[in-house]
Amino acid sequence: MIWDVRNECMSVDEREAIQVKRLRAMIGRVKATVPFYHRVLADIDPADIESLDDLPRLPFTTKEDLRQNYPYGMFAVPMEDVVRIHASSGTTGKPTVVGYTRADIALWADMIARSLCQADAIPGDILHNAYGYGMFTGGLGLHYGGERLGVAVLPMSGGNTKRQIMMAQDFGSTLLSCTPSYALRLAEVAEEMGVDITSLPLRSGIFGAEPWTEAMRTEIEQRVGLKAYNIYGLSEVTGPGVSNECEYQNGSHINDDHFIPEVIDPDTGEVLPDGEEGELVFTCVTKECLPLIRYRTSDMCSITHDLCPCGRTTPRMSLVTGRTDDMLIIRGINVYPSQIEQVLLSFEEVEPHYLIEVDRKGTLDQLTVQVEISPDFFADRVGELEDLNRGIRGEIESVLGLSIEVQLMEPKSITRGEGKVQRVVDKRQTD
Ligand code: DLL
Repeated sequence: MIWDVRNECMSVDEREAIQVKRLRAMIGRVKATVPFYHRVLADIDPADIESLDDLPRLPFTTKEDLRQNYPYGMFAVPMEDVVRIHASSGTTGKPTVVGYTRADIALWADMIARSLCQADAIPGDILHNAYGYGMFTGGLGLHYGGERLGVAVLPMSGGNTKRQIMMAQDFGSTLLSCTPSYALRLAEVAEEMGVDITSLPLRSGIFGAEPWTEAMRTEIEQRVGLKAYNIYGLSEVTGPGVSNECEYQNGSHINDDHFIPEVIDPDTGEVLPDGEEGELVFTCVTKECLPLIRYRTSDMCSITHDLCPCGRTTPRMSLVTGRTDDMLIIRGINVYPSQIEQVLLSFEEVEPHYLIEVDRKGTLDQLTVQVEISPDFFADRVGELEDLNRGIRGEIESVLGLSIEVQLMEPKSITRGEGKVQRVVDKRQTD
């Protein structure tokens, strides 16, 4: 089912006309209400924007701009109009604060209703929502979207995993929303409890909030027994529901009637053509409280405007391969954690639980990959550990062009999380 045929399937020309009209109005609005935009857009007259080709004339907005205007300085409405505040915690310093008017909350719920429909949800479904509730946008985002669509929402939040399994079983959950890593955790705990999670009525998973790969998708689909859809988003743009995969699982449809995407070269800022990987940038053209212009997400991916057989005409983004600030530089070589994940998951002897550790030995950076071996392998073929270690190391070294170390870990020895997984520990920073 398509939630909003009118807006998701309109012709590309019609959409561009709407986008340009909205963009012009937005520029006028933020110039008048946000001192930051009043300053950086001083030379821009909304009337000069004739097509989307004019977008690159506008300056970028960065996380640093939000930080400097902490907490509410980028809000484009008075506090009387704000009905919700969320925040995302960065790795350092103060959180990034985002606000919503009543209309923003309604828009967001609509975006999630689109996403859920793309993931095959229909009224009558039971949504087991295991994204964290709180300042994180995952829990409440999916919650309101589920209600908007008309599914029965179970506000599980994260944690208490055994109870989650019991409730999924007893309540007949048909949809599961959580991070990909937590989906695997649920499968693991179900197994420990002697519950066959694949035999539960769970049909679709709406997974996001952290990077994952095609190999991880296959793993989750098999272990949890459902079809796994990517949902992408970030608090600054609205939260989850900026884009979502349809039944073709071939790129996530971006709701570009509200969030106009561009992909740029992160070093030069130059806009890249379809298919080329770079940093994703969004311009919000309808939001009231926090309408950011050309916001740099730090997320690396590519987009395509090729039409999808599902009938939606919105552009699609690839899975996020990493963040510009995630990239590790090891002895001058760029390393993305997703490259390592792809290799690890091609080995059936290991589990999808791993940790990447970077340390400095003397003057040399050393990358160590810890990965759990599967319980079967651990029980029967422990004598072959040396060969397995060599095999994994060889594959990763040939992908990265860098010598590394691999440590095979006992089953279930790597810490599991409930929300966003932390897969990289860079000990060099504390030197
Ligand atoms: O993670 C919003 C969200 C909640 C998305 C639930 C999907 C599901 P933040 O906490 O602000 O918001 O973190 C945003 O998370 O810039 C990406 O780096 C990463 N991220 C989000 N979704 C995906 C995804 C939420 N599907 C940051 N794949 C983003 C890869 C993702 N990375």
